[in-house]
Amino acid sequence: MDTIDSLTKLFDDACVLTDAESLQTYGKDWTKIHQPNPLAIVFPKSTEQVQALVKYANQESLALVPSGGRTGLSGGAVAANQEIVVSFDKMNQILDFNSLDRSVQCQAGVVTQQLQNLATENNLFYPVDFASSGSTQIGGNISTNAGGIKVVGYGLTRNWVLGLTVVTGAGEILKLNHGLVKNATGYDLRQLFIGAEGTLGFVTEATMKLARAPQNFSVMVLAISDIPALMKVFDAFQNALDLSAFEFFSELTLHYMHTDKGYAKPTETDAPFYALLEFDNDNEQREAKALETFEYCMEQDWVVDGVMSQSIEQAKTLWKLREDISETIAVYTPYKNDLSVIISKVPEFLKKVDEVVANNYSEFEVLWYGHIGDGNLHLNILKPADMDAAEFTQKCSVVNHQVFEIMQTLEGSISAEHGVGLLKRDYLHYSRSPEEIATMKAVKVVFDPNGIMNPGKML
Ligand code: 2HG
Ligand code: ZN
Repeated sequence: MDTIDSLTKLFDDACVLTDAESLQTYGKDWTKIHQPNPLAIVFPKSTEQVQALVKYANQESLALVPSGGRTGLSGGAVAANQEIVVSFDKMNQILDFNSLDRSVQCQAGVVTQQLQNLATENNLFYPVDFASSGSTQIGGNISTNAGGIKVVGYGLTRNWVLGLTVVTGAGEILKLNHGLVKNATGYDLRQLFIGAEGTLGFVTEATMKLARAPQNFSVMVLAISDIPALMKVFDAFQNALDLSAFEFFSELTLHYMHTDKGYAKPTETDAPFYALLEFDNDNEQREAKALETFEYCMEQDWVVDGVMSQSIEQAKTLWKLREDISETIAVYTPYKNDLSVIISKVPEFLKKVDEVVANNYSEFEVLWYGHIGDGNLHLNILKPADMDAAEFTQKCSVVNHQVFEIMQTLEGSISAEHGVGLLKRDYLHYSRSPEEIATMKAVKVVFDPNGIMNPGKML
């Protein structure tokens, strides 16, 4: 029996696709650099079906690639070598909700927004958020330890995972932590699968924690003269208020949002950088504190202009200036880097990387934006319209080594939140020591002895 017949036997006709269009769609993520070339796409409906598939793949030495919302930016879900893509689209059920535990049990294919909506309907809150939350799936969020725009206030996906069901590469089902808040019984294996990009096994179900819903929130956008001032503004505001977000974008980035999207500039005075901050505004004292801090920052000449939302609608409009950047600039085929350092090193890091970028890319436009309040900056270099895409990528990747050497000296990360996948795999040593990489490889062998789970990714 050939592989497709066997897969059809394991699933059913409707859950195995081999047509050219599906292979193209499900074989890639947002990176669009590698040519998709999977053997087939399968759509399991249960953990047991995933287990049966993994056992079969072990017997036949077939490689499996997990697929969620396919919005990844590092090629973690790309299938370019005749792998079987395991899509979680049909495992999209919310299985249980418990208001006392403040927890939701989801299948891996539940879309982030589905979870956010369920939380809101129950007067609770799922705080991990990003522009793509209408497409990303919980399994993918967990496998990449997704961050997003509220990490300053609420942390990464890892903070919200109470329990996991996984199928390991050895074909075992592990139920990890059972939703417990406290569990001091040895190694917390759950944590290993978070951010593992499907290289150890596949997450099939998760118990996610919910938070108290913010009663009201306000957004400020501040025009700021330079990065050292921006960090001082962050410090002043984080001391004054509980911030849920502290983001930034450069003047050139705002220019594109203005010209390409028609979004109004937030302030009358232009400045090299803009900070967007959000805070819970559920009483008058908080608002007074925010305004007082704003005035203090103006007096210090750190801030040259600013605006504070007067309604939820206005807050949402201001958020679009930051949230819609990635999608808006996608037409310029940007070369992306996703870097992080500890917060206090951000000015040094930006200055050094900016110098390298200015020396090497004088003919390219460079956009900076990101989650500066947690030390994570996105560097996007725009492709000139008349330059060939391959030539552009080659030119940009040459400079990667210089940028990553700076990251290594500063003990930063060459991939803060987008994962390693295929794109950053060969640069992993800039952020991880040889001993760490050897240990990671040893861990992989424990869970995936035959190397069939998302091979070639990360390691
Ligand atoms: C964001 O923060 C995403 O908008 C995408 O992580 C970052 O486009 C990027 O480089
Ligand atoms: Zn980001």
